[in-house]
Amino acid sequence: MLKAYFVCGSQDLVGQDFEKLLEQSIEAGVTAFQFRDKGASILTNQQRLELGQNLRAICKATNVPFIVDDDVKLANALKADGVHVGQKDELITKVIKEADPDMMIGLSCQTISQVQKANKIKEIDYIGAGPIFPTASKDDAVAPMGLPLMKEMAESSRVPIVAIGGITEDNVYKLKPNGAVGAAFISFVTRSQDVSASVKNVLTAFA
Ligand code: TZP
Ligand code: MG
Repeated sequence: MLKAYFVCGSQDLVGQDFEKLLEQSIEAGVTAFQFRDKGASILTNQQRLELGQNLRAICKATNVPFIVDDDVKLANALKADGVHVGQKDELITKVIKEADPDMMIGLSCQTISQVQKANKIKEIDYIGAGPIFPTASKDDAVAPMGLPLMKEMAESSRVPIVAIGGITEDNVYKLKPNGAVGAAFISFVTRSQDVSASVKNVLTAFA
């Protein structure tokens, strides 16, 4: 399910209808979706909840895992399949306690020592490593880690690693040989001229 992991919030859209873009990306073969509405988003909590309900329903109908970023209350309210937490977000142990018991847990890591800590938390199901390459989609992104560190993280990790940050058709093929089980991406889809071709590129890279 981590092969082609589409991440998106209202702040990432460039004029598209969110529901239509999600349907289009799922049609193209996206294997998981993360609702990450933050940063430059101007939605109220109520608007975020209503949008989330629509997106959740699309994922339910198409059997695509629906994961909420950095908001365990929203994840619970939307009956999400998972919740994803960053190092700067709420403490992972607190999120694990608050999340509905069956929920999948994802954690972002940037260093080997963060991976080693994550190895000791049995509830964590996967790690997001990134940004691997330079990204324009995250205001507070740390410096890109590059492929060698990602490979080392993958070798150190108990759970699968999904790569995120600056993934394009030119570099997506470098991820699997460096230990990632999949790619997570925003602009590769939101700024794509051909969503179907972009997603197929990812699926081919991880086939
Ligand atoms: N976490 C690390 S990089 C990133 C996030 C959420 C943004 C990824 O966006 P893009 O457009 O795929 O580089
Ligand atoms: Mg986060």
